[in-house]
Amino acid sequence: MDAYDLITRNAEEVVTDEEVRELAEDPEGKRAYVGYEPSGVLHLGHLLTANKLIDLQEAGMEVVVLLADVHAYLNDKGTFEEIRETAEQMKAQFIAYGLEEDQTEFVYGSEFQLDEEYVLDLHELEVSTTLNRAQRAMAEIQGGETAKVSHVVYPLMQTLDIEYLDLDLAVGGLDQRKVHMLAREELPELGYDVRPALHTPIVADLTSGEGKMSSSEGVTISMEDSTEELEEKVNSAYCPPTRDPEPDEDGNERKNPVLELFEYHVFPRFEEITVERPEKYGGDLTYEAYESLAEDLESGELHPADAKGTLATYLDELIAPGREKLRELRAEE
Ligand code: NAL
Repeated sequence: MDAYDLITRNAEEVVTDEEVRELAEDPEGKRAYVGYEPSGVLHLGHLLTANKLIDLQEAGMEVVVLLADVHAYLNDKGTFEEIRETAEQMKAQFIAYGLEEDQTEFVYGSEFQLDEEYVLDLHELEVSTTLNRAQRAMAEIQGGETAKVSHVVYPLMQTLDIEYLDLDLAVGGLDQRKVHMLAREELPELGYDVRPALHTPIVADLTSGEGKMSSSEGVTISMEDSTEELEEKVNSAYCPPTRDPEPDEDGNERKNPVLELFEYHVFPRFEEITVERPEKYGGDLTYEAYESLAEDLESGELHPADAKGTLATYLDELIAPGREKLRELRAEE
């Protein structure tokens, strides 16, 4: 795979394609970042962007993980002390998952976001951005109905971080796109360069295939799940034998979350996938690419129950090191 394909594989959107192509011409030493509000336990949403970081490292880029403690504070996630502790756990799980420690720079927001120069730039952005614009940028991240002043400061800081961390590429889930668009508009106002952004898809809700998988509602898979819990969740997932399920009775769009998890979580991390089946059901199947597995599900060659069992096995392998790390950390407490 060439650098452009590696950088953009499984990306839902790049802004702009032209800018990313230019970056891909010489990715060596270029810096990409993802920011996370610290949370004690990683879930699949975190791992999807982490997979992209692993792709970028493979393409030769440097990766910065922002442990966004001040952002989490602004989003009412606890005291600074609590947030710091969850951030340390988060970092340990990312490393266990496979982000190369010597190729990844972990930075706390509070290391630079309280500096005078940063704060003065922030105030300048507060002057140049309308309340409405900042609120809209935040809608998909915050979601709550009572926006606080902190919620409009939040996207402005995310904008500034792109400059202050000296980044060449901003990476995030599709829910970050409005913040990144704000950043593209506002950074030049301060005399800073516009940076390209890359957005990863949002996986559908596991049981319905509708909307998005979310840690706050519905079922999510996390580093905390035991093998049994994981199997149970995957086995009860929605998995019609198609990539394009019909909308439900109310016309809501539906996806096949089992296929999405294969595509975004399993295939990027394994060279080859084996579906184990007894001889009387046709014996084992092996796949090197997502496409062929999806085709077999559609043709009936691969039964949804076998697809689910296999998915659970591979996801379990992916989360096992982080689960073990969490266990160690908790035993120390
Ligand atoms: C992501 C988050 C917070 C601050 C950032 C700063 C720079 C780049 C990315 C950042 C967290 C993200 C979330 N907004 O919703 O988890």
